[in-house]
Amino acid sequence: MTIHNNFIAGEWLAGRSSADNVNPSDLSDVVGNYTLAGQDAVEQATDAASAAFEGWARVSPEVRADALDKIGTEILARREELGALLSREEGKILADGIGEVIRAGRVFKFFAAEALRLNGEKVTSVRPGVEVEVTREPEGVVGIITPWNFPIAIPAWKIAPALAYGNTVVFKPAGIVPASAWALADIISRAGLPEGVFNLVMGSGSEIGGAIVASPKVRAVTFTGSVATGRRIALDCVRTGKKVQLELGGKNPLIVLDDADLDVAVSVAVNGAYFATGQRCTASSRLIVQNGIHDRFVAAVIDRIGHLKIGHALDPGSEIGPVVSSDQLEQDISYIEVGKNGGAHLALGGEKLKRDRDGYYMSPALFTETTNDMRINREEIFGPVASVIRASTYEEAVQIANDTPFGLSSGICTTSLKYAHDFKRRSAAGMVMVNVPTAGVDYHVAFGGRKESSYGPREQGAYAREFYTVIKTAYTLP
Ligand code: UN1
Repeated sequence: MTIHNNFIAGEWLAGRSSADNVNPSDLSDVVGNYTLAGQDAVEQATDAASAAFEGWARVSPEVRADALDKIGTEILARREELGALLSREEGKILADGIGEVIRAGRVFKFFAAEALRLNGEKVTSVRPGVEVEVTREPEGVVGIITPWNFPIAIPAWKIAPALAYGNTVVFKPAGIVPASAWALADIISRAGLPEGVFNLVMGSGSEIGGAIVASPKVRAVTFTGSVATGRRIALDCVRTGKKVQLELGGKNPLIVLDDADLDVAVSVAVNGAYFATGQRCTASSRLIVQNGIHDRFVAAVIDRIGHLKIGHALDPGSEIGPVVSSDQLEQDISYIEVGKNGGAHLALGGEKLKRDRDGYYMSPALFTETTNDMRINREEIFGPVASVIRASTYEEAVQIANDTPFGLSSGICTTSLKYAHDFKRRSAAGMVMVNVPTAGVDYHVAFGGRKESSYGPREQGAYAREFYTVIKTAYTLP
């Protein structure tokens, strides 16, 4: 089998060893074999990115725009093939795999245009005759460390702005989804970037990620993943004087008020909690339901999830694919026990499932009669598991929604303008949704959370420039 190599300083290079990328829908299906770099590769990549920086920072923004546009065009043209590859390695259903690839292509197109829009300010000085200019410049070498749940979209929304604003990149994708990352790197490698501007280093998180964060050549690190790893990265970045951007967990609330449209509330909840196997940091894991609609809502959700088709990600009939890995499946199942032992009622699901092909299948689980202090309502599970928490009033629902260490996204289902408006203002989350799922966001507006969910400037849209550029203030006496 061909080994897919790293891309460093414009060359495809083998690492120390390699590993098979296995399909979670069918463990007998090997998606490909991918190299695993050692720390020496990180040094080569950071050297190359550092050497390439000055040239890339100075190039006309039109050159950067053209390169990003070309990358976006190829991604969009190959959406079916890349979507199938993504679904095969990650386990989300094909429609979602293709949707994610489209999102990645659009992100490159968006930042292609943004490359031309980087503007500054000219200000009148307090000193007569002096002119003041405030401009933005690229940071330098950016280390990009991405998770497994969005194997192409998250790399895209970090790599595209990094390159658009003139930074150079060392990119380390999650170890269990190298195929989409490699395909993206292959596309980028043919976009006409000078050598060293973009580098792909695949390998172990602690070793390769750790070496990127430790490198004195790296100026800024952006990471999406677990809270524990994010905290470590932040500390290391502070210690070595780097800029850092973290997107971590969520324990996102969805409030369902008595006046909600029941069908809307059920589809918003089921989509937000279970689609993509619940493996989204924006997933709705706490369903906070007002007493008057509670029983009807719970019955309808149980009916809907009981009929969801769980199967191979590439089977056209599947609505939910497998869990991504054996470790994740064990973690999800262990939380079912945590919930039961903590006094929650398991209304449905939470079991490993057998399918024709051996994979990491699990039935969507719903806990009812839970309280917000239970472990299953405090800790991020990152699987197809959600809890219902009762609330008697809107006020109580808001209080429960905000009572969490996290603050990524939140939602409310209501037909009342008054409650919708009030919740948008009082929710302690970075993103608030009214009658739409807490997960599934647009690519051209700010993405990020509060409290333990995020750290540093927002991602996506024009807001991304905060992280990927540094401000310069220049004074001139002509
Ligand atoms: C989405 O809900 O569309 O890791 C995006 C995650 C997030 C992205 C969610 N950073 O799940």
